[in-house]
Amino acid sequence: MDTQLLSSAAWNWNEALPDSCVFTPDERPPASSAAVALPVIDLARPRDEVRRAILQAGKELGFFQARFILPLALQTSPPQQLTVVMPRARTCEEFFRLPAEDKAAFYSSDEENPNRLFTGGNYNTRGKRYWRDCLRLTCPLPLDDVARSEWPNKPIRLRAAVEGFVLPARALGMELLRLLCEGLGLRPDYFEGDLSGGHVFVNINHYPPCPEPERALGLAPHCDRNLITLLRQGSGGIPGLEVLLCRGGGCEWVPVPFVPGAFVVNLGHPVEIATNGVVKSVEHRAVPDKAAARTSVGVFVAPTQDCLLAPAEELVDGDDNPPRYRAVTYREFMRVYKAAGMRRDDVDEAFKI
Ligand SMILES: O=C(O)CCC(=O)C(=O)O
Repeated sequence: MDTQLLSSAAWNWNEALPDSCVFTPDERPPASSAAVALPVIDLARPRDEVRRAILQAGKELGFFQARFILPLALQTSPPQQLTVVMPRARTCEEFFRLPAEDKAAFYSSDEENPNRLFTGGNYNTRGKRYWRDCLRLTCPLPLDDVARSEWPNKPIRLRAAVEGFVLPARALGMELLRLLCEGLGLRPDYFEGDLSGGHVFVNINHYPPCPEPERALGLAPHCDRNLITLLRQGSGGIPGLEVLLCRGGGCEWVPVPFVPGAFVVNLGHPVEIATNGVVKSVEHRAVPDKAAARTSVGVFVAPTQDCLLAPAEELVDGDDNPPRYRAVTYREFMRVYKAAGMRRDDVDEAFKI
């Protein structure tokens, strides 16, 4: 099944979990039953309140859920509210229901291919198979017809749906970063320019039903390599994202509940570096469900390859608060990130002073 998509009709869901998909309890500890909910931040609340909530979530959890109506200044016509944006993610999901022959042309195991359909994980999977198919698309900005023409043209509305989802999601991500800067005392446009000027990436992750979900992983534990991620968990209320919460000397995997009409938002490792460790980039993973398929859509705002990542001078203060990370280009950061197999502690260690 190495090059075979899980979502292809040839795969029999009732078969036992293949050995390559089995993770030991050490590799896949169960999630905690503790009811720890990520904060749900309503962006329609007063700006001061939202700014405080984002900063607190960024410091303590690195994650939050955002329910939004875009500020007037960012709205296009018609207004890009959630009721308009979220259905576009559902159109993205339809790709996985296409017949195998319509998807085959996009299959590629080449990690450098900017637009590809693949199965399993990214980087250093050590022969392990993850219970996921993924359509990964690249959106250079400004988007043009050449870039769009590289994306699948089935289902018929897919290209328009990707564009109609990604651009408002990116605008929201940039607004959240401005709010974070205000909370940190940085100039509001700190993350504009090269820090967010790379391509925008989209992962449409499809996790089919799995015969033994408690021994499988949809996505390996990883911290994010980009600046900010906005994730629509899936339709139908199926959760599957889990976040590693570490406090009081212990760590536990905590499921992220599905909140209708909200994006799950997390801050990537470049933000941890830029804030000199004030904001956390936190590990997360995805687990499949026994009965239902889940399709999530993630939008990733990334730096340019030559961008220099370093602690913001405003957050560094001589002996009291020296820089905790060395400066590094995003290209070099990505080389190390891949070699570290996306694990938070290894990535962190590589750049710490
Ligand atoms: O599907 C999910 O819930 C997690 C997705 C994710 O972390 C990713 O695409 O990097």
